[in-house]
Amino acid sequence: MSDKKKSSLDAEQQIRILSRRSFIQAGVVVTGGVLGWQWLIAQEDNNGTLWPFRRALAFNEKLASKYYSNGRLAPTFPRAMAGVPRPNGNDGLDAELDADGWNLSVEGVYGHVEPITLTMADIKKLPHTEMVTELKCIEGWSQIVHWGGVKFSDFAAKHLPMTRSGSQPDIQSKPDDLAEYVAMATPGDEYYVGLDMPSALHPQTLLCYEMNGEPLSEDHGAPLRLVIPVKYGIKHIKRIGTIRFTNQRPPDFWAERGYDWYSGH
Ligand SMILES: Nc1nc2c(c(=O)[nH]1)N[C@H]1C(S)=C(S)[C@@H](COP(=O)(O)O)O[C@H]1N2
Ligand SMILES: [Mo]
Repeated sequence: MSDKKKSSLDAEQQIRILSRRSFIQAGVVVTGGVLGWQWLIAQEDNNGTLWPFRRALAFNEKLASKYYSNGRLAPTFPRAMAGVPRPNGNDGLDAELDADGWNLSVEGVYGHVEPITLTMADIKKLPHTEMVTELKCIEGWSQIVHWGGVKFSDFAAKHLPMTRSGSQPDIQSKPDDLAEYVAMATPGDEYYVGLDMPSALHPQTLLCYEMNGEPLSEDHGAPLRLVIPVKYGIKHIKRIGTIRFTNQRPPDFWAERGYDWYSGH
């Protein structure tokens, strides 16, 4: 056999061996994949989420909470850039607003077993804040808006959240002892959002009653709505009826329909 022929035979043999090996390897991968998938779908928990995915979600949540507690600020803009967003979403706004009958019920306030009741006059006594930030809807549009109202952190400093330990709340030096969450809902509970406490106390989170220098209109959430620029529009609940400080993660209208519970962006 000539050397040339020998070497080409070798090459052919090698290719055969190699391809047999890769066939086996491919088989291992495919079998592994099938077994893996079967294993994966056997891991479903009571909530219907596969736990490897759930772990990924939990990881995202950890990232999200870390991110927001760092006090990252959303961009602000000159007032001249502000406009009126399109009214979007009217869950919980079906009934005509009873402006005189409206009041805010606040539950889980430190030192109060029963909910406390506030009027718009009470809320307007708190320090007034204005900011120009972007409202981003998860559906893909956004609008820069000039908002006016009360920082949620000023509201919480006046109506202190209950603590995990039960001792006196200290927002500045013991924020980790505060209730973990804030729940907000429309009167009648048709629309509701859950917020982690660090996001609620973020310096740009606003209990808002003015838009572009005018009192908030009904379709934009009069008399009081949330503006939380580090999160998508779905968390900007309009026509707030109750605020509740709680250690249980609150239900969230859009999280129940498949969106991320944190919905930061
Ligand atoms: N009560 C209530 N608040 C709501 C909604 C809703 O359906 N009901 N939709 C949300 C969504 S998806 C968006 S994008 C913003 C839009 O705010 P705007 O109507 O002032 O533009 O409101 C949020 N707040
Ligand atoms: Mo939205």
